[in-house]
Amino acid sequence: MTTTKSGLRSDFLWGGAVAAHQLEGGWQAGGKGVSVADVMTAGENGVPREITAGVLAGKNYPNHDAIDFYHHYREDIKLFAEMGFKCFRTSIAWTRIFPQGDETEPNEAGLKFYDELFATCHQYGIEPVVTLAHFEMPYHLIEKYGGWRDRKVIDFFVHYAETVFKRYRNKVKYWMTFNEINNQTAYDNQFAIATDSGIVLDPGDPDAEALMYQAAHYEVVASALAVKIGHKINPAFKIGNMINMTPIYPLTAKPADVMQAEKAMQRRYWFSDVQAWGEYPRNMEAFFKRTGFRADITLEDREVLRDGTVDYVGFSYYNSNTVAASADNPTYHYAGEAVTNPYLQTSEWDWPIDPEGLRYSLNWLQDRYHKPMMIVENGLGARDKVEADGAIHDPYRIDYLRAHVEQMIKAVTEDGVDLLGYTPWGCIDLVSAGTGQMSKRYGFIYVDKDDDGNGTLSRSKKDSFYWYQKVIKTNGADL
Ligand code: BGP
Repeated sequence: MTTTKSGLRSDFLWGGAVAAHQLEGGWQAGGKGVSVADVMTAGENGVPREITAGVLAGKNYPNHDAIDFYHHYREDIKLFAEMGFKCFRTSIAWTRIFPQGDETEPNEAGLKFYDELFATCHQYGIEPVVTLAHFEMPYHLIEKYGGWRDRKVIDFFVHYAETVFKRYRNKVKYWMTFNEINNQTAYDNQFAIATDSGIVLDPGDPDAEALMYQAAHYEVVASALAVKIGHKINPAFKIGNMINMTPIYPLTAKPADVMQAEKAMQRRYWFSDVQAWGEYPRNMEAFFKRTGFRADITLEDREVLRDGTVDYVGFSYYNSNTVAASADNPTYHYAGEAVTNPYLQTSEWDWPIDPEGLRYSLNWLQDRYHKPMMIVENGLGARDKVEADGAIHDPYRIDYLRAHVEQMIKAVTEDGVDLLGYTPWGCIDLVSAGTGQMSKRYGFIYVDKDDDGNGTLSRSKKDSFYWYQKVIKTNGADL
């Protein structure tokens, strides 16, 4: 593979990332079923979204219409092409293909929608990078089976995966199974656990942690089966996992803080250990034994895990976390007290900004898994202002991305990590996953819509659009 002036490979996959439920809209179009994302109300900064029992109408359900990519994808992909995208990461809405999740026959209109979407990408030489499940299982599977707490859901997922692998066999090469599968370690957060594992809990359910491990086990088995089947359908497929990478630092050099950070990392990254190694790490086997959480992990499951290791590690990176040792809270999801890192600034949503943490993460993942990697999300959520002349000046976004790309290039050129591509999150403004609001924007392209659902949905280019265009054109040499 030849490299270029920046040190990046010449076929480096620059692009952008989105997820079906956060931008498509058309929540009932073409026979689509209801997904968990469709029954989530909007929250706001500091106020979590809620999962409702039924589907209601109105502006409080922001995923219903989102930015109507369902009807605008042609013009949006044209804008991505203008920026020079080599790839475009999106997800397939499971509910467009299997509206209820447990049908045998897929919904042809849903399959057709993605036929056309991928064909539009190819028309511009853009390689689709596709996530099978990005925070949105069919709501019916939650109501009828309790989401991933039921082993049967493995079969439904695998049937869905097989269906789309066959259909898009010659259209999609890069796949990912579950988005940020490790987010559910925050099992005390209803949003995290419902979106990742489809488990809707009563607040304070004492079984929450045990349930999370069981559900997550079924998901890693489903992921491994999908990898295995995918490779049979097309041996050229590159099928990755997708984790949220948030390195966890010790607050001080005190050995107890360092150990706490290490335990927290183990608790958060066993998912990728299993997906990349094909087996549970010893620390998790010991944890299961000690807590008695290990309910249903069969010998056959272990074989499946061994046979279905991923081809590459996909990950999102937004920030790092910091912990301090705490004696009285041993099962906290970061296995320690999350504390403020005194060396880092934060975004308006209190997310620390830590570009070096990206270089650290790339090194850590490379050393741990020895696999190619793809940074499939990175970015700064910020409020943007449209000037009287229509311009949108977003130097804060450019600064954030530039600093991260610099560290990414150092990781490749100075540390030798094997990196396939970089797809910043929300390349076009979309609904925030955490708040359900439009005002937390990530895009290079502005979409005229506010938190109350008002706006023309017109698209305009921010300053960052031109900056990213230049970055791609020079393959990262001119930042
Ligand atoms: C990741 C998700 C995305 C996305 C992003 C930003 O966790 O994979 O779906 O939304 O975070 O988060 P937010 O939208 O809450 O700012």
